[in-house]
Amino acid sequence: MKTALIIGISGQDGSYLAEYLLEAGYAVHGLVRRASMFNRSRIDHLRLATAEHQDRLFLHYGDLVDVTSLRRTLKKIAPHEVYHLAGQSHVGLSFEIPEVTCQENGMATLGLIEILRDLDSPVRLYNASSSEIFGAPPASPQNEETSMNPVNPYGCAKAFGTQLCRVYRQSYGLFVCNGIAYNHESPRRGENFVTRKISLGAARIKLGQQTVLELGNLDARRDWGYAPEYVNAMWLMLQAETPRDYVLATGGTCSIRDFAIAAFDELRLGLRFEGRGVDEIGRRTDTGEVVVRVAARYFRPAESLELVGDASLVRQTLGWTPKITGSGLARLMAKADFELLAADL
Ligand code: F7E
Repeated sequence: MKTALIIGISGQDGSYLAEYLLEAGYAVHGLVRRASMFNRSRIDHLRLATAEHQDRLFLHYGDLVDVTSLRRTLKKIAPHEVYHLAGQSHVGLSFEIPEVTCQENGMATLGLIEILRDLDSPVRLYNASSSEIFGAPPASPQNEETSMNPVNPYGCAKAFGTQLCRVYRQSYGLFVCNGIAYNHESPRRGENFVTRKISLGAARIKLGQQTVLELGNLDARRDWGYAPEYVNAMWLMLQAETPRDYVLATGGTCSIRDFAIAAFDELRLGLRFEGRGVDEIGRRTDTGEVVVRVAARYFRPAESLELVGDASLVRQTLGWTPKITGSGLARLMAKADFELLAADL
């Protein structure tokens, strides 16, 4: 039986990956942070006594930045595969807490690959890199050869971790792959990311639980995919003969405005935008009520305005092709949130 360690198992990607690996017959270990409140809602269903594979799921207290406990856990488990998905993942917040962001997304990655270098048995590592390493890219779409040019502390930390993984692969022959993943979302996304904020906001407005949704830059465009499809790519990367970096993207983009229009439309809420910049508003087409407002506080000091990935390499080499994109994703998320909230009523 193969054994995997997921660092960041309680996050969106970690929870989908745990499901995927359990289904594939793995013993799955997850590193969880100690906190005064449990933060395991995304994996609770896998831990129930009645859950199909609960006897192959093991949680360990630890922290990515606590190198000693990480080393101890890795030695004890001796996994075949490690998926490094943990860290401060909010780009906007990285301007507020740059040092924590760099410790968790940069230095901790170095700490991890140093431990892996010393392990007796060979281990394969997936490192969650990000399209934010490109920041303001010299070319569009971006691929594995595009130079890094991050524009925020998060992107800088990810660029540091990504490059170190490359260096350790070249210098020590470690089996390390960077997944340069573009935005990937789902109904399990945290509410401080724009897609979930929109899908939940639309559902609450539909149910009369909220009147206005405040957003930041509506002109930003993102290459949005569906998280469960992305964890499949993570696994495929570690099954390949040779370790490589891959861009994981859909190849299409959608603006925040269009994502909102699709999410609201799914719930039969027509949305019409008027005005520009911070004065832009979104009205319901049936009642004329203002339901979307732009708030300056959600703008970032610097913004990657449009990032779009060229995922030809992963498609040709590993046969991975994402199916759900932009507006389809907005509809899927709005529907899921509406059903979730309606069930609670
Ligand atoms: O912002 C704009 C915002 O916070 C997307 C992470 O997974 O993907 C994610 O980072 C865009 C930005 O994601 C609001 O300015 C407008 O242009 O959902 P987000 P992100 O920053 O793209 C990358 C690939 C990662 O690696 C990250 O870990 O939406 N935007 N209005 C807003 N963003 C937020 N959060 N809230 C707003 O109200």
